[in-house]
Amino acid sequence: MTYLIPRDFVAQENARSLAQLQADYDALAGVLQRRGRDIEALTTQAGGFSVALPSWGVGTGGTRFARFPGQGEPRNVFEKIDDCATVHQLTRVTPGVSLHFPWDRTQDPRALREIANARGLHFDSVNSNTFQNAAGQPLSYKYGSLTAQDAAVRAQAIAHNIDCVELGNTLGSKGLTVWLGDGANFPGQHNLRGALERYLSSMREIYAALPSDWLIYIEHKLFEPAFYATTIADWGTSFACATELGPKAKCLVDLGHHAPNTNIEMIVARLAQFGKLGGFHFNDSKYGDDDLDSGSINPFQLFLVFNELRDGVARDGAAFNPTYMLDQSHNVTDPVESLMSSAIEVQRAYIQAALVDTDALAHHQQENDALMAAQTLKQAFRTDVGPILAMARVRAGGAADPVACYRASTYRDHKAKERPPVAGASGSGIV
Ligand code: LRH
Ligand code: MN
Ligand code: MN
Repeated sequence: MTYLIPRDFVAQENARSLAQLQADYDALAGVLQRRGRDIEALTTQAGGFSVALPSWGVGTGGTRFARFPGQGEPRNVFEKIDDCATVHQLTRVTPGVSLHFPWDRTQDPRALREIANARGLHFDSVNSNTFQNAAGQPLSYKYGSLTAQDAAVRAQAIAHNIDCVELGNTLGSKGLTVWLGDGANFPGQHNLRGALERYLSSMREIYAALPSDWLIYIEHKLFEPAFYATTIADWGTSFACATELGPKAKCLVDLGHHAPNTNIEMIVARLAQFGKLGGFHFNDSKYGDDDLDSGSINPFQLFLVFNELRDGVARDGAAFNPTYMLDQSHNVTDPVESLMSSAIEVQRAYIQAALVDTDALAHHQQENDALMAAQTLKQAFRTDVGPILAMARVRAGGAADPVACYRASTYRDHKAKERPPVAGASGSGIV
């Protein structure tokens, strides 16, 4: 029998802190009212937010150097779904799951879809993987995949991406995210233009296989594993390729895929302005592609990204709807706890950005009052919207304090018994 946290248990846990939450909520309602804002509208807005989970995030990711497996790790995609369902049960903001193939390959995608749906989940974009060799694959990606010099290697990588689209279609996904590690480790290794030409020609074939209501997301990353020249290294290349490919191609911004101190919110603004902002992989970083929990290092940056997203909605309405996903790896925390915390941090930035006094901001910008413009953003960022998020969760049947509730449920201990370790099972397998 698979243990899932009983609903009653969540309600009982919530009952302990409900009076305190209501008091905090009422106090915040007063603060917001003085600013002309209605807390109920914000709570409804918070309840409408969602961010998809990366299937690979529920296993212990580790680093290139080592993995230290945790207790009760999921051993297959069905067990990953249970953990994702638990994250969603307690936070109420993660109904989507983003699968990664071949890591999540299953013989029975229909059964997987049914089980996920029964747990209240659906499948968000699927991810292809040509940055590793899959077990038993005939040709190696050592020298690249979609950009490989060898046409047969490119054909194999294209076929894998088209397979992912077909599998995703059976699962109910509507998008394919393509990140590849292709590039050069030495000057001279590649003809830089030639590599991008080969990329575009491969992507055109994948694009042609997309169902009419699908999007293809191009995910750029500055470096690693190609340390000299990554083929899709930056948003400019991503934008140019998405434009070349056509309207179903969009750019995906993984927050960790930029040089330190890059102004990511400006990248977001540029892509939004030109209609190519497809979505996000949220995470945080200090140095490189660290895959740390969202908002754990630079929550102000996350807020500023959401401030641009707020502006995008104000300008373009419902037509502006980039997709949100987490993409992180957990070395020292329980993955379920980290994913819950990150999802809430992203939701927090969304609601903080909704609090920006846009009239005041526009006025200060018009008057060239830089100090007051910055203060206007800071006022929204500094507001503790925690009670709004907690109230939205409780009203939707989630936990007032998801981490406390999860720990009290001893979910992980149950999983440790249910899932004795098996050789080779893990989250991402990136080690
Ligand atoms: C690459 C990346 C990409 C992969 C995931 C596992 O660094 O961000 O999104 O699919 O990590
Ligand atoms: Mn990513
Ligand atoms: Mn990454």
